[in-house]
Amino acid sequence: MVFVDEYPKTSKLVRSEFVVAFVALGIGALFGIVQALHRTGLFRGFVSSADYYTLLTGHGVLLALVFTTFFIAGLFAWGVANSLERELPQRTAWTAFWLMLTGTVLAAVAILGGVFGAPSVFGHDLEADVLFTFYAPMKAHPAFYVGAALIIVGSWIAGLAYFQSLWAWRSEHPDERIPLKTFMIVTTMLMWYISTIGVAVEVVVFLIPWSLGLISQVDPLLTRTLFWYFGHPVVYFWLMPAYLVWYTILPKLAGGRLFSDPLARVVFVLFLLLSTPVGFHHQYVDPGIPEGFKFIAMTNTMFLLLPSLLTAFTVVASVEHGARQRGGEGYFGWLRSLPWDDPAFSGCMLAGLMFAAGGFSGMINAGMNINYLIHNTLWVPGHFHLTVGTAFALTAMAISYWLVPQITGKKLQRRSVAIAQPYVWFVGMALMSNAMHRAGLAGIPRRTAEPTYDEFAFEGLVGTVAEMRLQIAIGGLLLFVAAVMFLAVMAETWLAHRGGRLSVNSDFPAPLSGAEHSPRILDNYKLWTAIALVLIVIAYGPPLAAMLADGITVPGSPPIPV
Ligand code: HAS
Ligand code: CU
Repeated sequence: MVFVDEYPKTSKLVRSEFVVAFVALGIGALFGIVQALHRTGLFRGFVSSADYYTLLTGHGVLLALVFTTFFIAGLFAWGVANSLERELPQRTAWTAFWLMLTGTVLAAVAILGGVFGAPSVFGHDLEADVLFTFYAPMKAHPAFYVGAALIIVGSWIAGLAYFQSLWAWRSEHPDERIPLKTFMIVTTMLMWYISTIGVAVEVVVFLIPWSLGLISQVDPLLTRTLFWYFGHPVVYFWLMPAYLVWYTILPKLAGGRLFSDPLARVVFVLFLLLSTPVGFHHQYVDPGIPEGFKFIAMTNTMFLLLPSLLTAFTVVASVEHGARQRGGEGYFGWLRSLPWDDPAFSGCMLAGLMFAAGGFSGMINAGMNINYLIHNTLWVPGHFHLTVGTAFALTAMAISYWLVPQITGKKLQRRSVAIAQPYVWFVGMALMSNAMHRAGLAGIPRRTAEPTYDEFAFEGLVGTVAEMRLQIAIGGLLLFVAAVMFLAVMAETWLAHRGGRLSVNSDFPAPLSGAEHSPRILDNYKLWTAIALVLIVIAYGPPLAAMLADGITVPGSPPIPV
């Protein structure tokens, strides 16, 4: 049976989450192309350099925070309903949706207010040019922070709906293993609860009172630390849903079965344990944090490569198994027998391939010494357009070609456009991110409308700066075209009439090695959460204590012995 007929209420919820996600994707992509053309100097007529930061904030917030969070909420709602075979608790899930939507509107109004000359609202200028990492000392209108807080609280409540479903399922199936999709979703949400505490404290205790004028100053180091405590795990909040797709849906699309359910569980548990005590790798250059604790963060980060390397193995093994089922042969010849004309499949594979490159640039970021070379340069946006901008975003778009027909009951329209779309994205991103990485090595800074400093000539090791700029602009243009292609296919599919049998369904073949082979201890959430908290106390306890020692709003921190 089609998902929409089996679970009509959850389907409606997923559709609503996706609509918000796709609108955010469209506006965010538009801001993206304006920026790419502006900072590469190809066309500067759309905005002034002063407004560039408003657009950059809008681009980051709409794509990295709104598109991701709403899409994930929709995907997870589908995943829980599908794997636990029940509708999601409606009241909880809709409360979450409306809270998140209200938060999004508040934040968007605050950001866009800046474009229209920052009118005064409630005694504060309506603007929020604080970029998507929004930490002090840059200050936004209180509406932006209240919006951010509502999005976070909304996501907590969305998570509650998954737990409620799990508890209800558990009472009916006391001895069964938690189905894999729900296991992954619950693990992701536990990590999310632990990590969002940091940003919630930052926003509610410091940024909201500060933006309202209730406190006169904040400690930038403390608020940055609270932000990055959350800022690294959030990237896994984006990655883990993509992994959910690669582990549970991609093998089926390849014509095969998941290689190992136990290995998949191990990977998600490792993320729960290690995602948070690494945030200092975003603060290697911050003064006031002892080097020893930066070193601990670096070591943890290197261990954190393991779950992704395991994933590369398991996912490729599952896809290869599928290819061989379809008659594929040879060391690499099997690649040819895969369904490269299925956009859901090709999109996920191209996303995975790009993530391999993004993962390697991540390893370079993570090295304490080599980070000084690339920190705050264009290398970093190069890195995250491969990770969140492709591993997540391309997977999300690809799987929409498979999922949206099931939550609407309508056939995918404009199939030929859909088939081409992941390839256009891939080529655009290859051009843009490669040139961004190289530009970063040449020292070109990130986050500026005017990357050409007076009397300073950047020189590339290979090629010229002008050629890199051109590649960034052409790549950005292709990415914008790909986003429009995706949205056009979605809009037409959404508006089409129902009719005929769908060629996709949400039934899954059993893994080659199933849950029965995985130790029960893997499902012991209390244990893993407890260990995760202990690791956090070790990594963050002493530095945070030092920052707080001289008062919670006093900038700086006295040196502590390591
Ligand atoms: Fe990162 C900065 C380190 C992963 C996102 N990262 C960022 C920022 C963002 C971001 C948004 O240590 C910028 C924040 C800001 O604005 O300042 N990152 C890492 C490391 C990893 C990593 C070690 N990042 C991600 C993911 C992200 C993301 C995932 C989003 C989704 N990152 C850093 C560091 C910084 C940083 C520093 C700070 C830089 C600075 O100085 O500011 C690792 O998790 C990566 C592990 C991944 C791998 C790859 C495994 C390969 C796989 C592919 C399988 C292939 C398939 C297909 C399925 C080891 C899984 C096969 C296809 C065939 C055709 C066969
Ligand atoms: Cu990080």
